[in-house]
Amino acid sequence: MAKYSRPDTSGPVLNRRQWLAAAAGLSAAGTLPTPALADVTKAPRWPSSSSGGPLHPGLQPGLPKRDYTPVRVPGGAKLAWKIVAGVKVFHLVAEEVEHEFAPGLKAKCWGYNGHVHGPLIEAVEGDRVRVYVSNRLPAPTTVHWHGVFLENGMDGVGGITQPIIQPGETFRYEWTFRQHGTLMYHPHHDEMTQMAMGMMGMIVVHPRGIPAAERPDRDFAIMLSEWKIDAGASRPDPMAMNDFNLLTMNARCFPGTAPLVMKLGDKVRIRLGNLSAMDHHPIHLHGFSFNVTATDGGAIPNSAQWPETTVLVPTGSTRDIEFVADAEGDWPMHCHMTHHLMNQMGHGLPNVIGVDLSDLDSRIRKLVPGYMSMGATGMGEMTEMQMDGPKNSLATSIVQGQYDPITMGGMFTLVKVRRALDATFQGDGDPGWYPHPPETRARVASTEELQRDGIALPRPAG
Ligand SMILES: [Cu+2]
Repeated sequence: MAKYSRPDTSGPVLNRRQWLAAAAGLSAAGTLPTPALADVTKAPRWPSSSSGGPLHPGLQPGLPKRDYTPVRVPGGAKLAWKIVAGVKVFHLVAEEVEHEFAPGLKAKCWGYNGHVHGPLIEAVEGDRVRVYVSNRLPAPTTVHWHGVFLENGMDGVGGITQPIIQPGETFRYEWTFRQHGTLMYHPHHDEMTQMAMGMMGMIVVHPRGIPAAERPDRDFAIMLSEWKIDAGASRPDPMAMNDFNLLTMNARCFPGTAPLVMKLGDKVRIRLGNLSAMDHHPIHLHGFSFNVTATDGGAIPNSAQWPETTVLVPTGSTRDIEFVADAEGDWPMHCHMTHHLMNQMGHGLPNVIGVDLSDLDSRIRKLVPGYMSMGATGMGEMTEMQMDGPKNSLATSIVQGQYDPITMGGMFTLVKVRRALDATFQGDGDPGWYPHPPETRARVASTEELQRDGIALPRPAG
């Protein structure tokens, strides 16, 4: 047996019993040092504040480009603002909105200012903000500012911190941002109904005084959510507790999601928020490693970050991820729960994988001309058949990629990294498919290659 040689640790080495004794505050031999423990007890045990510290007067309003890289909301919108006597003033209007999830599926949802979800609110740490909320819904509502440090009466909790906002009323909220980060807003009155109908939005508060060279080149925000809309129905079903059939990024499902477009070498931040009713979403990015740099509770110190390719975004949380986009291509970014890559028509079907349906089909065809069963080799064949679904419904995949059909829907989008972007291109459009350089793309292996490498071909199945 090989002899294990213990590394020289140059100094007292505590055995397990001595560590336990030291940890219990005892000195095992009376002469042993208690390394580290003494330092730990001197370190501050509690933060000086967990709610932003003392109130301070608002600073001059922060301005885009001068003070921050404006955030992009792929497929979504941002809320307009104006400055009145040094205060940033916003106006949210809660209302019914006809919303398109992807070409082929629209529903009457609830949102704000003509958008589902609501437009993103953008500000800078130290800004004094005033948000008017008008209620044009047929039901009372409130707006809660998720993660924002503010006075209790501005927290937006119906019945507890304020009266509910009746239809036709306009309420005023006001606070000074004492933090920066990725935060959210949503109703805190009949949340189950109103959030299932689409009422939610993101808040991005930029830090103040970050030199331009240290800011991200691209800063994106994506809200994750889930819906139940029966095929053919015209409204979401707020009663659903499971079996959600639309999984969305900024209220769009693939192929309706907008890509995240960036230039080769860009420093990129992606802010993910999740206000799904029941699910957490592990969001996976192809092609890159990223660090999780912040939650809705604040920034994570550099020393506490670690590299990841998937970040779990629990419901009621936000996660910021950062990376350098130094590899060209069309890189998927998607929830890794496979059922969250489906659209309406991919759920609730009988399992016929591996079943020979030809006899069944010929018998049913006598009754229903042209009948054909689906799904014996999986969901992909539905795409190949260009299956017609019910009116106002969304098959899992209805889009043709540059090489073949794409068998994904739901919580899926593409990070598109390009060497050069059109000078007029602002990153809100789609530069098209990535043209793979010859010999950098997977393809059918040639006979010569198979022979050269001694690959014996398996006999065809069946
Ligand atoms: Cu998911």
